[in-house]
Amino acid sequence: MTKDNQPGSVHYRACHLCEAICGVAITVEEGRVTSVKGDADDPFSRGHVCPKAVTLKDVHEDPDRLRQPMIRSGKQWRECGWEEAYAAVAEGLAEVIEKQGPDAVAIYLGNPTVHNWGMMTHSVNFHGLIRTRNRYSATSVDQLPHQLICHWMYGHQLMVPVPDVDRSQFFLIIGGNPMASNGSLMTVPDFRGRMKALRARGGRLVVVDPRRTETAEIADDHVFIRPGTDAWFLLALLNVIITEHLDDLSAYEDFLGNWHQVGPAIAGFTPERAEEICRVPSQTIREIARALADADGAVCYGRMGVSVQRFGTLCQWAIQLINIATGNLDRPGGSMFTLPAVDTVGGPNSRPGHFNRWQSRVRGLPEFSGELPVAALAEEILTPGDGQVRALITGAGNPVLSTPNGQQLDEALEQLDFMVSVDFYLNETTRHARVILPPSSPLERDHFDLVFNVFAVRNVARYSPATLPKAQGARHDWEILTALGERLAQRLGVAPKPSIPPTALLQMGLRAGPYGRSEERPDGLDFESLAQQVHGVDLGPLQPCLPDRLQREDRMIDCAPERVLADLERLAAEPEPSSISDEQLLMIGRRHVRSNNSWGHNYRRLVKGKPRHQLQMHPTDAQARQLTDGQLVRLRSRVGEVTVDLQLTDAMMPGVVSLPHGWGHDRKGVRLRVASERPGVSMNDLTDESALDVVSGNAVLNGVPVTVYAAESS
Ligand SMILES: Nc1nc2c(c(=O)[nH]1)N[C@H]1C(S)=C(S)[C@@H](COP(=O)(O)OP(=O)(O)OC[C@H]3O[C@@H](n4cnc5c(=O)[nH]c(N)nc54)[C@H](O)[C@@H]3O)O[C@H]1N2
Ligand SMILES: Nc1nc2c(c(=O)[nH]1)N[C@H]1C(S)=C(S)[C@@H](COP(=O)(O)OP(=O)(O)OC[C@H]3O[C@@H](n4cnc5c(=O)[nH]c(N)nc54)[C@H](O)[C@@H]3O)O[C@H]1N2
Ligand code: SF4
Ligand SMILES: [Mo]
Repeated sequence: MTKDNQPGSVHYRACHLCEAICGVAITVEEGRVTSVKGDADDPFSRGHVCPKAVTLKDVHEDPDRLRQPMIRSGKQWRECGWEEAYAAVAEGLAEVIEKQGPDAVAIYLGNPTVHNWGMMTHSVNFHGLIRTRNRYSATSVDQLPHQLICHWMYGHQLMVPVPDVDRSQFFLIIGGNPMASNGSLMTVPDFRGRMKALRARGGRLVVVDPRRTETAEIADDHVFIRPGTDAWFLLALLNVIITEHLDDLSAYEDFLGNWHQVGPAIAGFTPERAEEICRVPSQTIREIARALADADGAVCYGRMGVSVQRFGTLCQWAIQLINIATGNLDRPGGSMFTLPAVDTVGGPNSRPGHFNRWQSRVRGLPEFSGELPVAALAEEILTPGDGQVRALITGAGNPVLSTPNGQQLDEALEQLDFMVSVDFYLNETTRHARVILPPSSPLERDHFDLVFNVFAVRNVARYSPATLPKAQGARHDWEILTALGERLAQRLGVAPKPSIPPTALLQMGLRAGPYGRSEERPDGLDFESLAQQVHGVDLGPLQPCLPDRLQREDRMIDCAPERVLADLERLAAEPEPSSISDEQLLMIGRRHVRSNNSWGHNYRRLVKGKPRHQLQMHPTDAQARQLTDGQLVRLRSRVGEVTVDLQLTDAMMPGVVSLPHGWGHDRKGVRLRVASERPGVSMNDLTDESALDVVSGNAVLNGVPVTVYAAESS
C-alpha cells in the first residue's frame, strides 16, 4: 500500500498517540518522513493536531529505539536474532510454569496496548495460553472505576457514555484536563475548537479541579475542590436535584431499576456538609445542580482526577446518576452511547466484564474482567508462598514509573526468575528483563482504532495502512505475540491457539457491525470500502439507543449496585485520608500537552524549553514553610522521598501540590539519552500501593498526603 520511494508522496493515517485519534498527513520523501501535518479532510479532526503529532516521526527515527531483540546476562546486554530470543523466552517461561504453575507468571500490559489493535487482538490469545490469574494492566491506575460502574449499571464494561459535546449547552468537567490530555474516555479531537463552538452557541463550560488548569483557563467558571472529596460534591449535586425536584426521569421509566434506593441512600450528603469537606460553597453546588437540570442538553463528565482517587467508584456512580436524574443520559447534548463500526459492546465476541471471580493471593483484592489491581503486583512477587509470582511479561508498559510505589516494584523485579518485555525502549522497567522483544515502529504498521471509536463524540471509522515499509527483520507486536505463543505451546506440549491476522479480524468485525456490508446493505462498510476512504468515514452524530442497547440480562439500568451503596458508609466515615496530619499537603498529578505518560521524554522537540517536572505549590503554603520559588525541596510520603524543584503558582489550590507522573529517568541502565539529560523524579515513588479505591481496587494516585520541606534541612 505504501508509495514510499516516490518523491513527496503524502500518506494519511490516524495518530495513535492519544485518545483523540486525529487524522494526519505524512509526507514521505525517499523513504523518509519529511513532514507531519493535520489532515484537513478528516471529517472528525478537521486538520487538528497537537505538538505530539510530529513525534510519530521522532519515534521512528529515535536512535535509542531498539530494532533488534536484546538478551541480558548479568548487566550486559547484547543484540540477538529473533529465533534465539523466542527460544530463550519459551524456555524461561516454561520453566517457571512447570515448576510453580501458571499463576507464577504475571502479565502486565501498558497503555499503548489499547492504541495498537494488533497487540490488543493478539494478547488475548497469549493470555489464553498461559492462563494465569496474575494479569495486570494500566486499567487499575486509570479507568477501572468507569468500567466497573458501567458493567454494573448498564451491563457492559465498555458501555461508557460520552459527552455529546457538539450539541451540549452545559458542560461540567470534574477531574479532567482535556486541554492538556486531549480528552479521555471522550475521543474529541480539537477540544479547544469544540469548546469555542459550545460557547458561541450560548453554552457554558464549568471546571471543578484543585488546580486552575489549561481547561479551566478556557472555561466560564472554575471551582477549586479539595482532592479526594469529589464524591461529596457529586452526591450533593444529586441531592439538590432530587430534593428540589429538578429531576426528570420520564425517558427511562420502563427500564430504570432501583432508583427508589438512591434518594434515601444519599440523603445525608447535603451541599452544606459537602462545603465543609470539599471547600466548595454550598451556593455554588446548588447553582451548578440547577444549571445542569435547566440546560437544553447538559452533561457531567469526570475523568482521572475523580477515578484515580479514594472514592473513584462512588464518583463514577454519582456522575451516571446526575446525568440520569437530569434526563441527560441518552439525550442529544447530554451523555450518550456510541455505535462504533466494529461493535465491541453489542456485537459478537463482546466481553461485558465480570467482577471478583477470584482475588489476589496476598491482599485478597478482587479481579475485574480477568485482571487484578496492579497495586498488588509487587507484593505478589515479594511475598513467598504458593502461587508467588516468579516471572513477568510486560508489553507496552512501564509500571516502575506508572504504578504506585514504583520504587518497591523496581526492587521486586530484580528478584524474578525470568522477565521478558515487548517494548522498543530499554527503560526503567524493561532494564530488569532478561529478553526485550522490540516491535516495529508505529509508522511501519497499519492501524484501526478498536478502542477509541467506542468513546468518540461522533461515530467515525478509519483504517490506516502502514506509512513506511517494515524495516528488514522487524516484527509487529502481534507477530511477536503469535510467534511467542507458538514457541511456548510447543515447549509446553500443548496446541497453539490459531492466530488470525488483524485485518481479517477487522473484516469480520466490520461486516458483523451495525454499518456492515451485507445483502440487505450492499453499500455498507467492509474492509475494502473503509480502506478506500483514506480520510476516514463519518457515521454521524451519536444517537439515542436506550433501552435496546442495555446489556444487563434484565435489560434495566441498575441505579443502586450493592457494593456501591455499601461504600457510602466509608465515605461518610472518612472525609480525609486517615493518615493525613496538619502540616501535610495533598499531592495530585499533572499532564502536559507535550508529554505522554512515561515515554514522551526522549524526543527533543517535545521536551525543549523550560523544565516541566517541578512541584507546583500555592505561595501561601510556601510562605508557611519558608520556601521560595525555584528552590530544591524534599517531598516525603508514607512510602518514599524525592528531591525536586519548587514552582510557586496561584493556579494551585492552597493545601494542594502537583507533580507530573512519568518522570524519573535517572535510574541506572536506562537507555534514553534525551530523557536522561533532564530526568525529573517519579511521582510514583511517593504514591502508596496500600491506598485504594476499596470497591474497585483502583490505585489512589491523586490526593496523596505529603510533607514538603527545604532540601538542605534533610
Ligand atoms: N501518579 C500517576 N501515575 C499514573 C498516572 C497519573 O496520572 N499519575 N496515570 C496513569 C495512567 S492513566 C496510565 S494509562 C498509566 C500508563 O502506564 P504504562 O502503560 O505502564 O506506561 P507508559 O508510560 O504508557 O509506557 C508505555 C510503554 O510502552 C512502550 N510502547 C509505546 N508504544 C508501543 C508499541 O506500539 N508497542 C510496544 N510493545 N510498546 C510500546 C513505551 O516504550 C513505554 O515503555 O500511567 C498511570 N500512572
Ligand atoms: N499530553 C498528554 N496527553 C495524555 C496523556 C499524557 O500523559 N500526556 N495521557 C493519556 C492518558 S493515559 C490518559 S488516561 C488521559 C487522562 O486524561 P485527563 O483525565 O483529562 O488528564 P489529567 O490531566 O490527568 O486530568 C486530571 C485532572 O484531575 C485533576 N485532579 C487531580 N486530583 C483531583 C481530585 O481529587 N478531584 C478533582 N476534581 N480533580 C482532580 C488534575 O488537576 C487534572 O487537571 O490523558 C491522555 N492524554
Ligand atoms: S491530540 Fe493526540 S491524536 Fe491528536 S495529534 Fe495530538 S497526540 Fe495525536
Ligand atoms: Mo491512561
